[in-house]
Amino acid sequence: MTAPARTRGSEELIRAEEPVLAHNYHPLPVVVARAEGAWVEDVEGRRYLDMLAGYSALNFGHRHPALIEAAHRQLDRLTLTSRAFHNDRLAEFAERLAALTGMDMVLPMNTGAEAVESGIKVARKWAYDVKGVPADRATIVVAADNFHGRTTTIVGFSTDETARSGFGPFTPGFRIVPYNDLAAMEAAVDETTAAVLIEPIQGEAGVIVPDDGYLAGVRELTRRAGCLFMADEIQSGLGRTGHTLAVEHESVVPDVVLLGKALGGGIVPVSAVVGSREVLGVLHPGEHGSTFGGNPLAAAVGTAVVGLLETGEFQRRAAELGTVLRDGLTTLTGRGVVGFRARGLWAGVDVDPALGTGREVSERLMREGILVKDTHGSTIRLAPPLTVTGEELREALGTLEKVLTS
Ligand code: IF1
Repeated sequence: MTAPARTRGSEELIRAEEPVLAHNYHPLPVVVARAEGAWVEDVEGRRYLDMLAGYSALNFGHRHPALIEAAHRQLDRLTLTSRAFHNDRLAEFAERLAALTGMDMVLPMNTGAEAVESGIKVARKWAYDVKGVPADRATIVVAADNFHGRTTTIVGFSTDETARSGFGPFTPGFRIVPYNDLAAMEAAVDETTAAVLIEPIQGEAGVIVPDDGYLAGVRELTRRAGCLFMADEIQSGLGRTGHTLAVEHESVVPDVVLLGKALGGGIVPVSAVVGSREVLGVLHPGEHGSTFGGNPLAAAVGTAVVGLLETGEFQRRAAELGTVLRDGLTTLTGRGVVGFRARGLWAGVDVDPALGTGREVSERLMREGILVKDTHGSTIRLAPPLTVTGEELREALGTLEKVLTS
């Protein structure tokens, strides 16, 4: 009988990663081994309230029963066919996702960056085939401080030196304007412009909520200019801000919406480009594709996610509990918090730098049983699962107060 595999402890596992795992992250020193709902447990059995939720990929909590059940059921039937053949899960996923988002068509992909890259390709093809922009002349306008993923094309239009330095040369055809500045965007849009690509709320930049009217202004500006409004809702979408899509806060309907993260229920990578028939209809067989895009397991889990969102329950919870979050952060303002932005169950919290960096505050919170992640400087992001209870949320806010005032 072979000796039972030694279960290595957290410290041993962290050490074991060092020589063999690329160092493109600097994780908090916690090794998660199991999780359920809003709670995770490390190798030694310590429990933490997860206030990051996979950067909004875990909107429905860890291992939501309905999602796990859909995954198990599909695992026992069919997991992959490639798109060389049809599978019996994809039609329903596309129908219900299109209906949920108020769009005509769905292009199923896997990661967020793939959805962004696919959106860029479709917008450019629309510019050539429909708008009549001369070949290879299409431009796309993006916002400074954007985060749309890590591919070479995407980091090429990032304004974060750490994200782009050392990865050139970059894809041409992108114009960068300040976020939340309609005049600058107006000046950048011209007859070559295929699309404006922005996050309705900038996540990585620190949950930057634009002025009321900005999204409506972008919608009007792009309509007048005859270019597409492409909204990256990969982090802001699927209930996080109290709506199915963050753009609903201003009753705005983009031409294209990019989805990811929570669309996979925290189980499998599922992303999608959803848009009007005029836009997604520009793709013809052989012009785009993906080995795993639209696979039956992803479609089954994605359909179960759409099913949860069709009830409106998670959007309502994010809106209602978002009030608890906002009130809690207002109380902390001046007591360790120097500012915050919040919408629904999503907040960027600026901590007094005298108290420490975002990383140092995140490590203190970790030791108190709360998991968050810093973005830049002394800003931490709060994004609990939308299944979090008011009790759990108040507990997390209480711990934040303890860490900031002790
Ligand atoms: C990591 C950041 C957040 C996104 C938006 C596209 C993507 C993302 C608005 C690409 C991904 C993730 C990436 C993840 C951490 C997280 C993140 F810190 F990197 F910037 F959320 F703010 N559009 N964001 O937020 O989606 O290809 O990753 O599936 O560790 O890099 P992806």
